Amino acid sequence: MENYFQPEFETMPLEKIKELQNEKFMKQMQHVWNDCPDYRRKMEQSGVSIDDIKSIDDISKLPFLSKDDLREGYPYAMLAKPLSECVRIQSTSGTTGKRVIAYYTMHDIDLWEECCARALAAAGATNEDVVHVSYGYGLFTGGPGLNGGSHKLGSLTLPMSSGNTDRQLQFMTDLGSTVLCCTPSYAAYLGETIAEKGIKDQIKLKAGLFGAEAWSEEMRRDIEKALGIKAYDIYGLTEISGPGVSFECSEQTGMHINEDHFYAEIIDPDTGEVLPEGEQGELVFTCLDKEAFPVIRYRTKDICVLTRKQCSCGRTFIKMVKPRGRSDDMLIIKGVNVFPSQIEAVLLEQGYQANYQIIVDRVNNSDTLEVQVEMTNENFSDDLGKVNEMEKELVAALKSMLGIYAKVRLVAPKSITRSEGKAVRVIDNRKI
Ligand code: DLL
Repeated sequence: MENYFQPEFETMPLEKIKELQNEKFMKQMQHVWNDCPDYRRKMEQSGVSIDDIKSIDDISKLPFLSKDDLREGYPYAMLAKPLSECVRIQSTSGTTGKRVIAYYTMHDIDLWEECCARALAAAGATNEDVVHVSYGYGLFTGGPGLNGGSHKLGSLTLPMSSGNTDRQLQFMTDLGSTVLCCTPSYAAYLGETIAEKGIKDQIKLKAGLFGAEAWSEEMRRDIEKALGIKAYDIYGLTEISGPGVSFECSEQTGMHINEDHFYAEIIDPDTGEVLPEGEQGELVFTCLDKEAFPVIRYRTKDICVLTRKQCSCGRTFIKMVKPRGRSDDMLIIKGVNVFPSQIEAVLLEQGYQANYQIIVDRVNNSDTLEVQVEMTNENFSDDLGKVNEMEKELVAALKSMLGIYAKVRLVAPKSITRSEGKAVRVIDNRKI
């Protein structure tokens, strides 16, 4: 039996969803026009007035918002409510520039937490569960979002935050955690540590909600095996609310977007043209009923595909496939587009684990690509000839996937630093 948190929305007939979206969109546009000087200015600069917007079908007349717009307006960009009505901020990590601050009214927090509760319910969680949250708490949305969703479901919530793996496992075994929420790279590390400590029989986990970074189907299989669970994908971004913008159901073939709150479009990243369902492009979101930080046509840079194919779970919300990576993660090596997720898929397919690093450099004006990957306990060898053979096999597999040569260096198990949050896979030393 499928488990829902708000079936009245999650299984709503498509016409009704569209009606609801239109109604909310028109209200939202009045709100941003009247109360959000940043977006009104943006509209005026593109020659669009509120009078041009007669229904959601006119959305393509509206300008896009980008991370740069939000950074330029730091710290109050897109704020659309007085601070006296805001109750929280969250923020992006700012690793690639100035931080973006997202504001929430109490209504916005409720809406976000309900989305997370839907995700937890879709993974089978109920008030009988012990939800172990190992996403970071603080400015990052992972911990607070899943924490709030778990409260809404009435589950016992363990606000572990990230790090301190021994303590994580202690609580997990002592309190019998049944649902784990963390990044997929940390889930893989927990699986590895559980095996090392020989405590798998003390682990009661049945499901996990893993997101905040791209991960492959092969990695899903590895995590499911290591932890003895069903692993669900969950997606989101600070600018739209946080985790729970979309979530996987029992079918595990993509994530349902919470369409009653977030309107999704796929565009051609070069021309900005809206692409039909089924085509790959950049995901763009409009917040239909968020009050304090109502981003409109926000370009996520995530490359993905949308599909309305009927889902066996009964949910009618449109699905997005696993994002293939971000357009800004995409490496261009000797003119060829390479996503780190493609490299990861090859490594896992060849029996390695997701413990690797990609090093890009430029030598004599030519790009070089090196993949360092750990040998596993099973395929470890200190025979140089054997290691050479294994490296050659990987070079061939990578070449056939990427179409270019990548140097492979096999390193000893445990020599690549493990991540507790989002893993850093790429070191780009090119100074361009
Ligand atoms: O990562 C929110 C989140 C927390 C999602 C916990 C899921 C679980 P940001 O730090 O703002 O927010 O980063 C957002 O992370 O644009 C994607 O590029 C990437 N991302 C998030 N979830 C997934 C996923 C959180 N399931 C950025 N698969 C997004 C692939 C993901 N990429």
